[in-house]
Amino acid sequence: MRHRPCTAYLWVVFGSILFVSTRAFLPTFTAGDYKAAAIEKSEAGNLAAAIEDFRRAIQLDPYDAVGFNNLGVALMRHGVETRNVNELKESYSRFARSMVLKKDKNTKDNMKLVKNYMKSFGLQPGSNKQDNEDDDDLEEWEAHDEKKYRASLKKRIAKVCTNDQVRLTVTQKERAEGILGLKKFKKSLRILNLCGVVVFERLYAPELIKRLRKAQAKVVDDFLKGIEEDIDKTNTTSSEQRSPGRYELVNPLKTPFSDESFVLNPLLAPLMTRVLGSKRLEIDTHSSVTSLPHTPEQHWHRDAGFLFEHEQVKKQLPPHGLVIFVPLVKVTDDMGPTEFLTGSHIQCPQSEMVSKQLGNWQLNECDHTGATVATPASSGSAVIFDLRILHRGLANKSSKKRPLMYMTMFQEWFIDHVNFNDKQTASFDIIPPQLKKILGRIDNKEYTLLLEKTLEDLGVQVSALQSDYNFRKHTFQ
Ligand SMILES: O=C(O)CCC(=O)C(=O)O
Repeated sequence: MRHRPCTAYLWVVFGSILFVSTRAFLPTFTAGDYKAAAIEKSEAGNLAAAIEDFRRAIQLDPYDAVGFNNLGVALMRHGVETRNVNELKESYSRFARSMVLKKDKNTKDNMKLVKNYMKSFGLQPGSNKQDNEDDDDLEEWEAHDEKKYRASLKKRIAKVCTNDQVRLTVTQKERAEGILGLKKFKKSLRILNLCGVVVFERLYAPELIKRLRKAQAKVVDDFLKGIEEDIDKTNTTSSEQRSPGRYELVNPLKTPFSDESFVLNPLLAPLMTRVLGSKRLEIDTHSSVTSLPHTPEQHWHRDAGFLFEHEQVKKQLPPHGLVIFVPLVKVTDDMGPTEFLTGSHIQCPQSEMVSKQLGNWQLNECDHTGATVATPASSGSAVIFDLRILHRGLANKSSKKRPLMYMTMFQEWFIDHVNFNDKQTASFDIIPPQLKKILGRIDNKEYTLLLEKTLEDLGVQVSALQSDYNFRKHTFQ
C-alpha cells in the first residue's frame, strides 16, 4: 500500500506548480542577475545605475560579502567623481559590513583607500572605536606570551561578561528587515567569542512564538499524559529527563517547528556561520526543554566538551556547535532561567586550572573564567551559547511551566554521542566490549536496515516512506 500523501505535501506540489507557472510570466531577478547587470553598467561607465543594481543585489542577499564590497567600490568611485561625501561615508560602511561577513585583504585595502579619500575631503571616518576594533578577541591567541594573554583574557571576561552586557535587544526595524545593525552584529560576535553566551532579546516575531508555544504545549501535554500511564516512557528516542522535573522532548519535523523563520532565521544565520567558521552547518537537535513548576536546579554540565587536549592544539578552536534556547514564555528569575559560567568555553593549559566554588558545587575550571550569568528573558528571545560552555538550568520555584525551544547548530562533521543516544541492534549486546566503540556506528545503520526489513515482512512498502531525493549525493551544500 502506498503511503497516502499528507496535505502538507500536496501544498508543496500545488505551490511549486503555481510557482513554475507564475515564473513563466514574471521574470524573477536574483541577486546574481543584479550583480551581473551592475557590473555591465559599471563597465559602460554608468556608475549611478550600477549602484542601484548593487543595492538590489545586497537586498536580495544581505550576507554576500562580495556584494557589499562591490557596492562599496561603486560608491567610492562615484563619490570621488562627484565629490559626494555621503557616498564615501556609505562606501566605508559597506566595506565594513563586507568585512564582518568575511575578512578579505582586498576589502581591507578598499577601506584604507576610502579612508584616505575621506580624509582628503576633510572627513574623519570610523570615529567609533568599536567599529574599527578587530571583532575576534581570540585572534590574539597566536601572537602572544601565554601568561600575558591569560591575564588579559581574565580581565576582559571580568569586564565584559556581566548580566547586562551579554544582552542585546533586537529592534522592530531589525526584525522587519531581517538584518542586525552592524555594530550590534559585531558586538554579538565579541560577546559570544569571549563570554560563550549572548542573549538577543525579542529576536523572533511574536506571531511565530505564539504558534510554537501552542504546538510545544501539545508535545509536553501528550508526553506527561504518556508517562502518567507508563513511567517507562520517560526516556525514549524522542524524550529524555534532563534532571528531576526537567524534560527534553523532540519536536516533530513540521510547521511551525520547521518554519524557515525559525530554523534559518536571517538575524541569526550570519552569526552562526561566522562563529562556527563554516557555512556547512546542520541542525542536530530540535527539541524543547521544559522544567515543571517547583523543580530543583540542574547539575552543572557541558553539552559537549572540548575535542582535543589544550596541550595538543594550544589554541582556541571554533566551536563544534552552538545551541539556541528560545523561551516560549517570559522567563523570570524565579522560573529558573539557564545559568552560565562565562569564559568556560575557552580552553587553558592544565596548569591554569583552579578550584571554583559555584553554589554548592566545587569545580575544577580555568582561572580566566568569569562570573556566572543567569539569562531570564522575554518570550521569543534567543539565548545562544557555545556547546562547550558550562551551564545548568536553575530551579523553577514558580507555579508555572518554563518551556524553552532547544536547537543545536552543528558543524556537519560533528556527531553528538552524548545527548539522545543512537539506537543499537539487540545483537550489539553480544559484541565484545573492546569492539563496541569501533562497530557502534555501523551497528546503528544495521538497526535501520533491520527496521526496514521488519516492516517489509509485515507488508509495508518501505520505499513509499522514503524521499526520492538523494540529498547528500546531489549536493555538497
Ligand atoms: O533547563 C535549562 O535551563 C537548561 C537545560 C540544559 O542545559 C540541558 O538539559 O542540557
